[in-house]
Amino acid sequence: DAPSLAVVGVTGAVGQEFLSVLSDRNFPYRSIKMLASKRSAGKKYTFEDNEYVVEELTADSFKDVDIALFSAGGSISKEFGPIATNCGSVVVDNSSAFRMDDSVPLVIPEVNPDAMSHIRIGSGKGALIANPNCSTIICLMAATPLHRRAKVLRMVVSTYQAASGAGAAAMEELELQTREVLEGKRPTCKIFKQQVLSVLLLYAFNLFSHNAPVLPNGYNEEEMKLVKETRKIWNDKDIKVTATCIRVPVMRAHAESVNLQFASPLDEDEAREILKKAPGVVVIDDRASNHFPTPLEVSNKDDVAVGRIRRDESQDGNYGFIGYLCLWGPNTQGGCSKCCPDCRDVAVIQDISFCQVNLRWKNVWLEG
Ligand code: 2RA
Repeated sequence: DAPSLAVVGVTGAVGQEFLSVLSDRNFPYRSIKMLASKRSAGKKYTFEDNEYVVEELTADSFKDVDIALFSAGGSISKEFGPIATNCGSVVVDNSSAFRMDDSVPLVIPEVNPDAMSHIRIGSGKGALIANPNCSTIICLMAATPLHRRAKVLRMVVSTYQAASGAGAAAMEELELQTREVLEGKRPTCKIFKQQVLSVLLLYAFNLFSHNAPVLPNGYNEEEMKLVKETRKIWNDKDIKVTATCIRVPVMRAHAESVNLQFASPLDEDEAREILKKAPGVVVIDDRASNHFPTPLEVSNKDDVAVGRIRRDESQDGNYGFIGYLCLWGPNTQGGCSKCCPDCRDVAVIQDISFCQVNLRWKNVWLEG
């Protein structure tokens, strides 16, 4: 029997993208529940020629639900995730609520599907699967095949994250502000309040340190997610990772820069070949015409684009390697791009962004 689904947070950008990817990939389901807050209950959606009425999310929402896709914020996941698993649902959670919980697999389907191999959909035994953060998935989609060949010792990541990562409202504000600035009007600043201390710190035509809170160690939460989640997904507490996350005025495409130091030599051509064979990765690396994947070029496509692969000349010996890898992906919220958190059995769509420097992140768990 095809599974019964529930989409928690269906009215949000990612919730909407869940639906479009379920449809794009002909994900099999026998029923689908659209769940959201009381405020959104009653909204109607037509999905695959059927009309659905959004139901209020309650403790009774998960009876007979095989797969519950959550993207309604960490507090909703914390409250209703366990309720859903107790009802026998397999919960795929897009929030950060359970990512660092040792008992919850943190999964990128193309990278570590084994982490959830013990989970059986429809078995009546509920389970939680956490979806990594976009910037983590972006980085690991292409770094992992290289890591498996030449063990990454250290990773230096810089991200340039799009409006989409902050959701639909941020995308709307970027567009609105851009228009207002061009029309000489006073720009509307509602989303990134902490960055916009004056007109000079606008989002339009500007960039700023990622809007996540800064921690006592000077890193922001977005940067530390990359560090901690990489260690969990690679099951390597010693891997050296440092990150700098920046918000840039791009609608739907995160960008990252990754410098990988390997334990053993890996030459550029071999790296390129490995990436060409990596699941969900396509190499676009045309130096002659200076053509490398761009956000606009790769949006709404379903494969990973990678480019600017080259050796790090600054490294001693043979071990330097810089990956300039691009991502494309179904535009969803924003969130690192198509890497949607994804496990071939289950659909989860996360922020999809395009990463200037990293991997494209194909985060769609939908088979099909
Ligand atoms: C962001 N990756 O871009 C984070 C959350 N989606 O803001």
